[in-house]
Parts: sequence; structure tokens; C-alpha cells
Amino acid sequence: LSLELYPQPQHIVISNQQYIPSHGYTLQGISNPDADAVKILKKALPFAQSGKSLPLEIKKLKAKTPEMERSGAYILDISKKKITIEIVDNRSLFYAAQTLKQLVSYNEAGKRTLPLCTITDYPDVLYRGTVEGFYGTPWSHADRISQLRFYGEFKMNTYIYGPKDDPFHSASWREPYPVDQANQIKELTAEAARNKVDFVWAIHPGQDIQWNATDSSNVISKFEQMYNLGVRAFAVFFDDISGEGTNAAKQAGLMNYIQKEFVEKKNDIQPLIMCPTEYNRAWARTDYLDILGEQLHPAIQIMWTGNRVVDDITLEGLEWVNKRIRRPAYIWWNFPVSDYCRDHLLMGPAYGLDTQASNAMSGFVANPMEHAEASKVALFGVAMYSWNIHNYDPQLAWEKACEYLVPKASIAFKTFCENNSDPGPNGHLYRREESTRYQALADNFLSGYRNGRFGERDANQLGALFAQIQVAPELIYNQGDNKELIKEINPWLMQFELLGRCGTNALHMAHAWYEKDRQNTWQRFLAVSAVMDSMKLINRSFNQNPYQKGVKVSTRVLMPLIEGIYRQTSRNLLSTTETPSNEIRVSTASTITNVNQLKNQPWSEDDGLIAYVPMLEVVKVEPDEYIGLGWEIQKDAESFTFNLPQSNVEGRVFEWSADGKTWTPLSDIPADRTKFTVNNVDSKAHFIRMRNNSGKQMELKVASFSVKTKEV
Ligand code: LOG
Repeated sequence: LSLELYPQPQHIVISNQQYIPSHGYTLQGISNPDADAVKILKKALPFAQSGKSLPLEIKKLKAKTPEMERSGAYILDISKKKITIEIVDNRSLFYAAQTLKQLVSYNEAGKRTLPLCTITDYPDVLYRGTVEGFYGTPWSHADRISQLRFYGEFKMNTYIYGPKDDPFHSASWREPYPVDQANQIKELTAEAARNKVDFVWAIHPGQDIQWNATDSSNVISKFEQMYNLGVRAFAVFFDDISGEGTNAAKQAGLMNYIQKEFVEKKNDIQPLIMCPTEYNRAWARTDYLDILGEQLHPAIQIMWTGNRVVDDITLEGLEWVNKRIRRPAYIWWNFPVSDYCRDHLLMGPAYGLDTQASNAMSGFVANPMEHAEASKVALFGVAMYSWNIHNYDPQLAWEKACEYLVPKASIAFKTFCENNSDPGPNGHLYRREESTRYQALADNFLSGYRNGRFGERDANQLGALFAQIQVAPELIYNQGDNKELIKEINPWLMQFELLGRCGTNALHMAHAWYEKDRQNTWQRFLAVSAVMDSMKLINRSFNQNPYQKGVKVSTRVLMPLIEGIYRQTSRNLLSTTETPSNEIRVSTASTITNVNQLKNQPWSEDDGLIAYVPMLEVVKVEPDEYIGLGWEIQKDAESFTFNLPQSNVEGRVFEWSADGKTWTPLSDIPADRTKFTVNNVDSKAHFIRMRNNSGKQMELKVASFSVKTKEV
């Protein structure tokens, strides 16, 4: 016999007996037990009104191991005579109550039954939860309230507030919040407290901070404002900045000052957290981390995203950084964040987390998508992992998350999620499994079709899948109670239904061709084309952010399968080995750069505009390195635009070339501008670049770098 509990407790001793309490319970033991926990207990269990009752005793836990001293640790014992809960703190009682709530089931007669068991439980990682640290639209107030309740339910205790696009967190960090927003934060701190979550407020001052007394006290005054709103945990982020603010010793100095002048003067503040500038191994090329390790007060936590900005978390990687920062890293996991792939949803399991790493980290928080409810699929896994690391099963957690979020249409929702999990090609080289169960099927079918066969069995299975895909959105709309979730994912649901339709038609089309029914093949070909056009329309109408516009679904296996069948059929119909010209235009434009950080950065080509996909992080350009674009000989450049914020302009040169070998300076670019458009590019130009001619390292962000072309 086993118990289905999420997150899975550390130790369970269970008899195979179910027990129906003969009376209601009455509370005994410590005085003033946590009211939020008692509320949950009273909902979960029958409580005695008067007369006979069973005791529910709450007492202080006498820890025999260091784990059992952790905040949130508890022992829950259910016997026929009584229930005993042993606790370290209020959080322990709250978590024991959450576990009890999950243990209660109802028999046929509608009576509450309990398993007789003893559960000894504690968290593997001290700080577990999320960092709202993405670029893009910050979560709404309602989103955050819902998140905090979700964290409480699944034993996550940390919410770090740091959305990049909140001006009072970042760009205008010195300014206090306006009254209405301040009130909302006050409400959030109260909701967090009710759910035993630490609300951590983060500041992001590094882009324009002056290393002087005025700005040190500016940070403290802002923290004081937040303290007055109920905040009792603080962080300072130095990520994605350039220039003076990146100085390790100065950063450590400020952190230590906050530690001494703020944290140690109040006595009810959680350990400070900092996000360093070199927050991942790929960027840690200097003595920056060693300086932090030496100089930063040992009570201050240091965040870390892993071996790259977006990556798996490995024990080896943790051990590497821990040595340098001289403390266990506090993990900032960049999943399921989608601010670098905004046209995709990351709905798959939270995997790639080392199950041997429990002693190597002090905290584990995940950076989610701007879609708050949709992020819960992955965050459920984060809760399971960070509570009980070595027993973590990503697939199981994912299934349970889907069932929890859309209980009445969980199969449809799983179908949606398992086919919408990969970010597509991106500059971080981070990819996720998607539609893996269908990969072999799709490959087989397509290669058969290309060789003039029709794999009947494969086609049947794929047909069943596409039928399922087509109806999934409707089931989710009709049966899903979580309206917010549906609102967030709606464009992708619409697209997913079309994908199902498109796939079904594509299979029929292939079959008709195989049956030598040319007319029917044409009809199906037109049907597929029509659905593809609808998909393009959705892609052009929804989610039109300036980064990755549009709405993409199933781009890893299923869309390529459909496109493959479509292309083959058009070749068949036209009896040619050539692709019709208006169908798939392979661009011969490309980025040209010798900057390491840029070499995987995708570019886009849309309506003659060839452009780097905008980047979020700071790029370091070494002397003589360049950033550029090249385009086809059939095209002339109408204009060239750049927007390179946070950059030093000194010593940069803009150049054009006809052959990529000899370069001529572009005139008319004002020397001090980080943003400019050149309207009269020489018609011989087929390359444009910005080169670092300063002799020193240059820093910048690539917000845009594009060439508008026209066919000649
Ligand atoms: C930012 C973060 C962003 C994430 C993913 C950190 C520490 N900082 O490249 O705000 O959401 O990567 O794009 C980051 O991860 N910069």
C-alpha cells in the first residue's frame, strides 16, 4: 500500500487499515496554534461540537536529526485513538494540515476515512518556490494571489518579486511605489503570510547605481518603504547590467552595508539574497565570483542559474560554483520562463534536475512564464523536486499537475501540454522534449510517404492523435474551471485545434495520393492550404510582442510532419522535384558575427525586414569583434536600424561591404547615439556590421539590429 501525496513525504510508515473516525476531533496541546493551519484542519476533519471527541494533539517536535529542525518539518501520526502533530514552527503545522487534507478520502457512504500512518517529513531544500524575474508583462495581482495559495498547498515557501518590467523594481528603483500599487503589495505580503510563504522583494539598481552614500541610502529607504508594507525578506539583483554597476567589490560592499544597516538593525528579516552579474558558468570568466565569495557577508545568499543562462541543474555544476562563492548556491532556475521564446508555451515536465544535489544548494526557485496559471504545470514539479529531491519523478509530477489544473479534462490538457513544450531554436540552445511519443511514428510515416508508400498502421495512429488534438481545446474550454488558465493559453488552444484539423487533412491527402486519386488529392491539398492560412492568420494576429511574435504549436515533431507531407504532395502533384516558389522560401540572409554569445542567436526575416531576434542579456564584444547582417544579392537595402542600449559608443565603427571582405565606413551616424536609422544605404551593400575598434571590451544589449530590404 502506498499513499499518493504531493510532494512526497520523506518517510511514511503505514498500516493497510483505513479508519473512519468515530467522533469529531478537539484540539489539544500547544496554545494558539497557527490559525491558518487550524482552518485547513477544520475543513479536512470532522470536529466535535460537544460531547465525545477524539484528541488532535499539537506539540513541539523534539528533533533527533538536523533535518527535523528545519522550518516546516513535522511528524503526523494517525492512530485510532488520536492524531498527533509534532511541529517546529507554524509552517510545520500548516504543512502537516496540508498533508492531512490530502490523506482524507470518502467511503461509499460519504464518510471521511483516514489511513493509519506515521509521516515524518521535512524539506530537502530550505527555500523553495519561484522568482518572478522575467521580462514581459508582470503577473497581475490576482495571478500572484493565486500563486501564493498554490505554493502554500504544495509546501513551497518562497516567492521572490522581481519582474524586470516593473519600473519600481528596476528602471526607477529609487522611486517609491504609488499608493495603489503599494496597497497591493501589502495585500500580497498578508496573503503570503497566510500561506507561510516568504514574500521576498527584490531591487534591480545596477544599471545606473552610483557607488556612493546617497545611493546606498536610496536602497535602504526603498527597503524601508517595503518593510512598512509588510515585507520581511529582501534581494538585490545585479543581472543583465553593464558598466560600473558590475563591479564585484562594490556590489559586495553595498550588500554588506544593507546587512549591517538594515538587516541586523531590524531583527525580523530573512537572510539577504543577491543575484550576481556573472550568474552562470558560461559567463564566469573573471575573478568576479571569487571576490564575492571572499568579501560578501557569509549570511548573504548568492543566486545561480547553472552552467548557462537556461540549463539543467547538475551537482557537478553546483560544486564548481560553491567552491568559488564559498557557500551553497541559491538556484535561480530559468524554467518555464519563456521571455526568450515568447511565441511558444513551455508546458512540459520540469526535468533535468539532479536528484543527488540536495546538499549542494541553499534554495531552489524557478523563473516562470508571464502566463501565471500555465506555469503551474512546471511549478508543481518544482515543488515536488525541492521538497524531496532524490525521489523526484518529473513525469509523474507533470501528470499530477495536469490532473490538478484541469481535473475534468485532464487527458485533453495532457495532450495539449505534451505537444507544446519545446521553445524552438533559441540563442540559449535550450531545447525540451516534445511529442516524443510520436517522434518515431512521424519519422516512419514521412520517410515511407516520400518513397511512395503509405504506412497504414502509422497513419491510423497519427490520425487518432490528430483527432484527439482537434477536440482537446473544446474539451478544455467546456470542462476547464480555471478561466484564467484558458485565457492565457487561448491563442495556442485555437492554433492547436487547427493543427489537429490540418494533420487530419494531410493524412487524407497522402492517402488519396497513394490511392492514385488525383482529384481528391487536390481537394485535400487545398484544404490543408486553407488551414495553414488560418494558422498563419492567428500567428499574425495574436501575441504580437516585439520579441518573438505570434503563436506556435507543436513545432518539434507534428508541424514538421505536416509540412513534410504537404511539401511532398505538392511535388507529387506538380511532378517536379522542385519546391513551388511561393511555398517555402529559404532565406539566404544571415547574421554574421564572431561574438561567441551571439553565434546561436536566431534572426528573423519578415516582409523584407532582416533582423536579429532581440536579446535580453548583456553581450560582451571583445576588440575587433563585430555584429552584422548579410543579405541576398537580389535585394537592396532601403534602410539600416540599430538599437543597442546600455552600450559604450566609444571606438565603435559601422561599416558596409559588397563582398564581405572590403569594408567601408557608414557615414552620417551620430557618434553618441545608441539608437539610429540610416536611410540611404549604398545599393552595392550586402553586408552591414558594427565593429569594436576601441581596443577594449565593449558591452551592449541587442534590442534591434536590422536591415529593411526590397527585391530588385
Ligand atoms: C534574466 C532573467 C530572464 C532570463 C531568461 C537571470 C538571472 N536574469 O538573460 O530576467 O528572465 O534570463 O531569459 C535573464 O536569469 N537574462
